[in-house]
Amino acid sequence: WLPTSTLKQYTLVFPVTEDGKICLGMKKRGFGAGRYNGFGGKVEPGETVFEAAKRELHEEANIVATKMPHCGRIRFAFEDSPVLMDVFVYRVEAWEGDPSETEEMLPAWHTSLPPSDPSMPQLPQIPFDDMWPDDDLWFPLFLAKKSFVGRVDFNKPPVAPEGSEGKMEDG
Ligand code: 6OG
Repeated sequence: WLPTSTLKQYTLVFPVTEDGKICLGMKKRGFGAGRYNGFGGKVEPGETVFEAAKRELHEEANIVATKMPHCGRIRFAFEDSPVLMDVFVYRVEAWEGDPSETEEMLPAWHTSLPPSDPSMPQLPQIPFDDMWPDDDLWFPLFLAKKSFVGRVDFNKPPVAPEGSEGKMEDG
């Protein structure tokens, strides 16, 4: 028997170019603030997941997707929460407009290619250290255009055994 969970649907969208550039957004507020991520959010009642992905991309990056294949699905579980985040991931391969800053996100272009000639102007590499810790698990599949599905369980950090604080301070 496993405890049942409810699913809450979210979208996560990454604009990419054929020559290996990817647009990430620095989240300015709310859940995940201070991290780079794709653009997205909750699916609202009455809209399809695809419509939600397109709407959130427009709200957060000021671009309109014209080619947006679905490429993966990840469920995030958090300890102590009965709600699983059910995140639908899309790759935006064509769009109208240029990504620009909004109230929620500051878009920035990165490269997914290995560093080349150091004298050439370079885009920053994908900043995994400043992203959700699950991203480096599935990004290789995303970048290789493979479809993927996964589940990530976030645990609370281990709690130090009772009474260990004093001992740690002593050395
Ligand atoms: P709003 O709260 O902005 O929607 N999201 C995650 N993305 C990654 N890469 N890892 C996670 O690990 C995530 N948890 C949530 C889904 C939240 C946005 O953040 C994404 C949504 O695009 C826990 O409405």
